[in-house]
Amino acid sequence: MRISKDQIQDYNKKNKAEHASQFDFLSQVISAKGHDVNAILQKLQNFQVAIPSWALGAGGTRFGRFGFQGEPASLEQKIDDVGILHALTQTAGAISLHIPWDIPTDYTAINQLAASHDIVFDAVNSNTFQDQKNAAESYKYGSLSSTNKAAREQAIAHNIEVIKIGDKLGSKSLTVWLADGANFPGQTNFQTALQHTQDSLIEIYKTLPNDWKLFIEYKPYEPNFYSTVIQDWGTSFMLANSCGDKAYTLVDLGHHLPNTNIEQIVATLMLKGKLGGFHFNDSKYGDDDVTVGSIKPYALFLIFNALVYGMENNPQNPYPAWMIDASHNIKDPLEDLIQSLEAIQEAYAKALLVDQKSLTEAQLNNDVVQCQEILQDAYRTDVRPLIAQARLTSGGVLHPISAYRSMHIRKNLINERGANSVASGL
Ligand SMILES: [Mn+2]
Repeated sequence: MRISKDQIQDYNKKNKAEHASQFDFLSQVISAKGHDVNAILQKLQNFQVAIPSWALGAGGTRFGRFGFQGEPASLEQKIDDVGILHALTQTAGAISLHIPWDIPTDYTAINQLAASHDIVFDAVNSNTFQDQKNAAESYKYGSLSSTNKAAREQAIAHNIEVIKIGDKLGSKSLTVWLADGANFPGQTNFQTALQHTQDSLIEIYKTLPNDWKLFIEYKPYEPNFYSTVIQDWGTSFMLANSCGDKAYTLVDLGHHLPNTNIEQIVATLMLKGKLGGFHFNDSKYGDDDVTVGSIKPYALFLIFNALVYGMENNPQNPYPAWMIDASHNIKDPLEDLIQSLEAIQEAYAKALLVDQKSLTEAQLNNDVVQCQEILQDAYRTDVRPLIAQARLTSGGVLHPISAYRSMHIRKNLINERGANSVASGL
């Protein structure tokens, strides 16, 4: 199904008057503080977040999975789902494919379908964390780091194949998340595993087209519970440096031990020009992959503050690739993604309201109280009318969740796809 421009206009008409007064008030408040409202709106409109192809169905845990009706059963339907998200929010203008779960059969048709939704293909993701049917080698004891040369070669060849697939779709980056590690002390030799990984990544890097980037994701634990080969940003940074200029670190918010200062990691990587990709989600304990901003919204704001500072002050760092990497166990996946997209926009808008000049002054004067006042003044601003205005200007709806429900989108998807359709993914 597709959402028509008429549906969007009808919805907005009903909510326009209330929005206009709220936006006028907020504009005055923000302008009085010296901000250029139109410049902020333009930045919000430009901010596009990729939706991963594996996050459009219900996720699950190792204890089970509760399906959601009307899930997209094909790549075409997944692209249609992202089209729905983008039509409503005007913030989801990209899809990130997982290979081999979502290999296109007809590239021309897939490219045309995505273009018709105004969607581009973001980073492609390889998969060496599970064995594929008929694979010659197993990844049970590792892939790029394996002690088995044939397994390493198979994993390298897979990543090269993923680049070729992405190239046909206009993707410009490959994300490698390596599940390799050990479940028990003594199981692997740390140095050998890291060396193998570095050598394997360099082999993949050599085949990267000139205008592509390689993103190296890190994670401290899971699925291995004793050690992970690429356990932290420092290891990823080191590996990216051994590959070359086109290799970068990718930060996933859930891939840190509790209480890690992620905004500081962001600042360090951007100073060094090595923050390439960013995965949004939220967590209470580990890699919980729950809705962005649902648990630690202030931490998200502080991270965005570091990102905004880096985007404005670090020309040595490329514009990062943004993606939501979350799993939806009990919510309608599309509603969950809408909530995440709104939380991202909200944190970004608040970070754009930080008075950077006054903050620098207060830092120079060591006025600790004033530093906190400046950050929290921005954080406490209710920016929702600003985000709604950005969406409205781009052709989206004022209130995406309420619009999604009033348009009965899930019911339409169930009618179209059936109650029992199941999406591939996590
Ligand atoms: Mn991730």
